[in-house]
Amino acid sequence: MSAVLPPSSPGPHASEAVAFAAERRWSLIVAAVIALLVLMMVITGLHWASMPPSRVETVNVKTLHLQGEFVESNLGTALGADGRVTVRLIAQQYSFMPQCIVVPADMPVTFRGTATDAIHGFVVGTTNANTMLIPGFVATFTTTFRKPGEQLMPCHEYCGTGHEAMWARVQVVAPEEFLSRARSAERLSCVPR
Ligand SMILES: [Cu+2]
Repeated sequence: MSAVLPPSSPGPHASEAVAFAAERRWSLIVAAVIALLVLMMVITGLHWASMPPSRVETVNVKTLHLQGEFVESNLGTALGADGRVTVRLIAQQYSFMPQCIVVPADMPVTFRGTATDAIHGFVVGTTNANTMLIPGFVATFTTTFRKPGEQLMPCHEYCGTGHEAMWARVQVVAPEEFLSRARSAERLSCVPR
């Protein structure tokens, strides 16, 4: 049973036309958003050459703790003879080694990390230092920390029942302090001894 429409209100065909116009407007907006996203991908791909990483570096999980770069005594922060700062770390269920990482502010820092058992990952506080750690592969990136202070470094890949308790700390110290500490030890960390 349909109600009798007052003479001034639009008929059923008019409301259909309104709905059609709204649908068409919305589909144009969606098409524009998709076109913008594709354009952004093309521009970042061509202009900044930001592509999926092609560099693959593997490491043997079975001998990780026995030989090579990721033995326990080599983990932590190293100041190279060329002045480059490298942090080597391992992720395992459910902790990072070392648990507290020291890095200088305002100096490029290269992270090199891998995992021993499952896929892990980390992000350093609110910085853009962020990577996945996959068993058998070395993840690496270089970043510069702007502000001294302490940051939390949680595991951000679900890795098992203890995942939520898996985190380390990163202490960003002034460059002079870092350099003086680096003179007294080959591998630095802020793990209390
Ligand atoms: Cu984890």
